Amino acid sequence: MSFLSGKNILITGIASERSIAWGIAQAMRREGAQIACTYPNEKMKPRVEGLAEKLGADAVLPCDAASDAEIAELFSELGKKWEHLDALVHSIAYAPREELNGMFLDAVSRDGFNTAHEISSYSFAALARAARPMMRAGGALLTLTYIGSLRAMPGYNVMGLAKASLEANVRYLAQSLGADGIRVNAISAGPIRTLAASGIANFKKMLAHFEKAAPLGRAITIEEVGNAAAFLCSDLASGITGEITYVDGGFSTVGISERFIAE
Ligand code: NAD
Ligand code: 0WE
Repeated sequence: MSFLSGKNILITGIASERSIAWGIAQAMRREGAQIACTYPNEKMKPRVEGLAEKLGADAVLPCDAASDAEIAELFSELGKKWEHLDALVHSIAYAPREELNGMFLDAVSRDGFNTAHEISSYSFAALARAARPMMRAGGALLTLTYIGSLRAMPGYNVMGLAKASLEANVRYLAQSLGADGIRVNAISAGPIRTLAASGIANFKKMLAHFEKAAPLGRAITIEEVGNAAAFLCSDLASGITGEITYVDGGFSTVGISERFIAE
């Protein structure tokens, strides 16, 4: 197939071999893309460098999504490696841990709200603006979201608000960049045990509910998200922009699962 051969793709958010961004990077490499990836701070640098080597990445560059200076520096450095960029993957989310516990109204704070929205939503627009000059021939932007944007989920709390903002961000960026031939999409993934999911209270219970309710009757994998991401960032998806694509085993399409009736 190799439907990404010759494409230059920047991937943020690789933190481990469980990261969704890692599944995306694998699928994109398999389809022939050159990859550059980013790390958020000095502490993560050696880890991400190791993973980048395993991947066969062209470049590993620093980028804290909270810093305009680092975002500018990222594309100035990338411009020295690559003449143009074909796609960018935003796989970044953060809220202070204490926001992701208990009832939303008890947990939410002004600071936690601002941080969650800045890192998990604004950063997508900031990266899009900085990437634009390297995408003169058109391109694709992709981010990762979760159905907690549309439905209240136990403990997802302020992240649900931030993902609602991120999904609106996708539509407004698609409108802003359509005339430049730049497509903007999101994948809404089902729950996956990654670093961002570790230590979340009751994650196991939520995963069990998901597996029971989803038509496919099982959890989804980073490989499955990776394949959908590779497609959305490729020319095969040339007619798709402003969309949220669900890679969730059908969870979002069901009211009451047949599996609850059958038992
Ligand atoms: P992960 O922990 O592997 O990845 C999260 C990444 O965010 C890490 O690489 C981390 O370094 C990065 N990050 C956090 N703050 C940052 C900052 N200030 N600057 C730059 N990078 C920063 O977990 P993951 O589950 O792979 O998460 C990736 C994306 O997928 C997130 O947007 C998450 O909301 C989304 N998502 C996850 C799930 C799930 O169940 N795991 C489901 C749907 C969507
Ligand atoms: O988007 C996410 C996780 C995002 C996330 C995770 C953390 C953990 C560590 C954002 N910020 C932080 N901050 C930390 O300090 N997911 C979709 C995975 C997830 O997280 C949940 C979930 C699911 C699913 C939190 C509560 C309930 C369900």
